[in-house]
Amino acid sequence: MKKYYYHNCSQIKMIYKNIAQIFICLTFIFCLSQGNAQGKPENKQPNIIFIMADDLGYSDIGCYGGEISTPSLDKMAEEGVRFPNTFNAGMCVISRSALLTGTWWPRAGYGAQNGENIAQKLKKEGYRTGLIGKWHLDGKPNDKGFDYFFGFLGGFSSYTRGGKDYRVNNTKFNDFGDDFYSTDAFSEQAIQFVKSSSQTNKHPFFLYLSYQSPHNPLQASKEDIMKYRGSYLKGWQSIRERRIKKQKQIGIINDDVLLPDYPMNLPEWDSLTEAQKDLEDLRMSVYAAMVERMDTGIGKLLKTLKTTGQDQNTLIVFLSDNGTDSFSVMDSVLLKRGLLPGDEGSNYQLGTGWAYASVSPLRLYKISQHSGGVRTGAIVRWPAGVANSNSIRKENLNLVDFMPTFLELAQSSKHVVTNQNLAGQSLVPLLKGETWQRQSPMYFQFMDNRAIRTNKWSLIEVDGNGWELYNVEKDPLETQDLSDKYKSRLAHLEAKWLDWWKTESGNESYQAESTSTSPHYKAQGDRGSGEPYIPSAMPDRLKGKYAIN
Ligand SMILES: [Ca+2]
Repeated sequence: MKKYYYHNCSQIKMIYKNIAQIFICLTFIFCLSQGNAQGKPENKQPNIIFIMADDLGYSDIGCYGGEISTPSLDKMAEEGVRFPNTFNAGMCVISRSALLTGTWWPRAGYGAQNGENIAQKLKKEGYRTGLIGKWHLDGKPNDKGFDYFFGFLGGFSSYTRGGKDYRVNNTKFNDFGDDFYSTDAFSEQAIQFVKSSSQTNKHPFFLYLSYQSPHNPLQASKEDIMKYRGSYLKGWQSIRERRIKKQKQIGIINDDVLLPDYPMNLPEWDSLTEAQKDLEDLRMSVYAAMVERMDTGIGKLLKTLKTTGQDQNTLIVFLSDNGTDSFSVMDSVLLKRGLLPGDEGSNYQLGTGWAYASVSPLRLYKISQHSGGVRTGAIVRWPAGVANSNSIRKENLNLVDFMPTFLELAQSSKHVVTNQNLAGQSLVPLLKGETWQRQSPMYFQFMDNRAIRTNKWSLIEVDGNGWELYNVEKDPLETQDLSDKYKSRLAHLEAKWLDWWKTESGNESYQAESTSTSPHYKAQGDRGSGEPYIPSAMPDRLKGKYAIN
């Protein structure tokens, strides 16, 4: 890999950036001292809990339009702020790299090999650090700044049986009892971590709670699944319409927003056979049960913060690492083995139909750099520090912003943040209810999907099919392609993207790995170039297993 180089005017920019940062920090310190005078706890370094869901779609939780029961997250949104224009990297590994390192993933490396991560930096500021759940990056968490680790090292695992890559710190963990369900185990571990931190009470803590839910395999208890069973026979079009209607009521999107067309590679619900509808209803019921279970755990964690007296000065962030998984590649094999969604030993994914509903009102899905792949509904709650609770802020945020935010909060009592060579911007002014605007574009790349987003324009490519250009001020859901109309604008943004790619990756040119020939992924284009989705049918012999009452 080539050595990184930097723009010529970067030193000048850096001076301005440092002055701006110093000003922001001085303002913040002043505000903290005011809080202190009123006897509030703002002068203490806040505890930080970063909750990351895995492959959760944009509209699945109630406060973003979903019908799935998520009272804890909805309450967190009421007591905090929603950021509906938060962007991730569209895929597990690279999103986690960007979050933990605060740099664009080609700089951090696939798996975050390069640079110091947020846990390592917060440890230096006196934080006790814990990772609970999925790691999916290079190395071992305990060697990467985490004092405590419980979870698994890879990308996914059985919810009920665990796996060989489970660890408690560096020790193999095998104690999966009959009742093991990983989402519950992670919630319980998080509660214990918070309790033990309150007992010593010497250090603030940083907890990265990395749920696997609702990533495949789609597995949940039968009791939880049956709460939803039958409710998805309405179909994916109806669920999407209901979610969009609710999003307009909440204020996530405007009433007059342009909506994307129906995907050309997805059959309409009414064209499905009864057996297909039956299996698809079960698939979504399991997924909903998984999301609800995670919400229940988050509710218990929030309650623990109250009982241990840490509720006010704990900053909690919730979001998803990427959009919904639109594939389900093992259906036929699993059905031959007599396994249904929900079953122990099965490995179903959500499939394109429910992914279409799950990403409402967005386009496309996980791995795509269109908004259905990279936009997530974030929630931030911090009673001692967040202004304007139950509000919605529509600025463009990115995973790379959390590192400078957390560092600013951790360092504020000692010294101002100096140049960290980070890609993002501190969100502290935004959290305090002040004016905030993104200063530089957001960049995206995974395989032959890529994008650059400014505050006004989106330039996006899916599956190597050529650029699409959108004016997001007028068309925030990226529906009307203007690439033929504004050719010089396109060329300007393309040049910026290529410059970014060369700088960040160290490569001299851009040569993309093809999604269409990948053994793991398929072409996703929703305007005719994507692989058609063929829903699986419930076999007669398995009908009774999760029979709709
Ligand atoms: Ca993921």
